Amino acid sequence: SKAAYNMDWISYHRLNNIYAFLTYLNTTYPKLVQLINIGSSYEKRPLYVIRISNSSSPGTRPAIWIDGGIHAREWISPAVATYIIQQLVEVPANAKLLSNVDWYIMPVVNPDGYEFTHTTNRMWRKTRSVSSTSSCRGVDPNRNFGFKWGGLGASTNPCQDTYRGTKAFSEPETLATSNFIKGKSSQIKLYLTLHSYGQYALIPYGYDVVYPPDYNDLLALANNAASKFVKYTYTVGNSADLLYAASGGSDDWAKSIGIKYSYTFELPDRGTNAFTLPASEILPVCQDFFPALDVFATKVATCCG
Ligand code: PAY
Ligand code: ZN
Repeated sequence: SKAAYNMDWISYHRLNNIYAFLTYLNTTYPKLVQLINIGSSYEKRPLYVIRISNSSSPGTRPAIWIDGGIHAREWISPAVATYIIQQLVEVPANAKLLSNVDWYIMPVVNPDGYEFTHTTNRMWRKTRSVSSTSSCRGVDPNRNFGFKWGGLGASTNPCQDTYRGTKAFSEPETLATSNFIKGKSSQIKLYLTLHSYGQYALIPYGYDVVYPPDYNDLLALANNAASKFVKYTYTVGNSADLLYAASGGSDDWAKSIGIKYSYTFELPDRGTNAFTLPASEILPVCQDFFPALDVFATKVATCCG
C-alpha cells in the first residue's frame, strides 16, 4: 500500500515536500519523533531538526547527529538523510538502532541554497545571503564554522564558491545549527555530515593535514562502518590529506567542541555524474549506506561515558 505521505527515494524532492514528510512523521509518531524548529534561514525558511528516540526520557542517552544539505547542489545528501529518518521511524526491523541511542537528524541545513538549485541554478553551493561589499551572494557554510575560521582553503572573495563569510557563524544557518549542537554536546557522541561527491569517509582535521590525538579511534570506526558498504566503496582517511585543506568546516568544529567521533561522508558517485547523480541511484545509495549506522550506534552506546 502507498505510504500516507508524498515522499519517495526514486526522485529528488523540493523543500516543501521534505518538510511535509517531517511534519507527517511528527504527527503520526508523537511518541517516537519530535520536530524541532531551531531557527530560520537567511530567506526566513524554517530550519528543522528531527529527534528520534524511544527513550522514556529523551535527551539523556548517547546521541548521534546527522546533517545533510549543507551544500545546496549535493542533492543526494538530503535524500539519504530523509531515507535514514524513514527507516529509523517506520521500519520495525531497525528498532535495535533505537535501543540505546537518540538520533538528531537535520536533512537540509541550507534550505535557501537547496531551493535555489531547484529554481534557478542547479550548481549553486552556498547560502543565499546578501553581501554588503559585493553583488555576489552566498557564503560557503562549510567554511563558516568557528574553528580555525579563515585559514587555508577558504576564500575572502564573496564571488567564490568557498567564500568564508565576514566572520565565523555569520550565516543564520550555521549559527542556529552550531548553537543547537552545542546545547546537546554532552549527549552527542558522533557527528556525521553528508556531502557529495567522491565516496570518501573523511576524518578531521580538514583545516590542514593535522591528526587529532585519537585519530586511530576515529579511523577504526570509519573503517568498520565502510566495511558495510557493498555496492559503492568509500576511501577512508584524513580530510586534508585525501582532498585538500579546507578551514571552517563543520566536522572540524564538531571535533573541537568535544564530540569524539566526527566525520564528513562524501556520498557517491566518484565523478561520473558528480553533483547530478541520477535519481535511479538514490535508493541504491541509501540502501548501501544505511547498514553503516548500526556500526555507529553500537559504538556510541558505550564509547564515551
Ligand atoms: O571535511 O574538508 C572537509 C570537507 C571538504 C568538502 C568541502 O569542500 O567542503 C568537500 C567537497 C564537498 O562535499 O563540498 C567535495 C565536493 C566534490 C566539491 O564541491 O569539491
Ligand atoms: Zn559539500
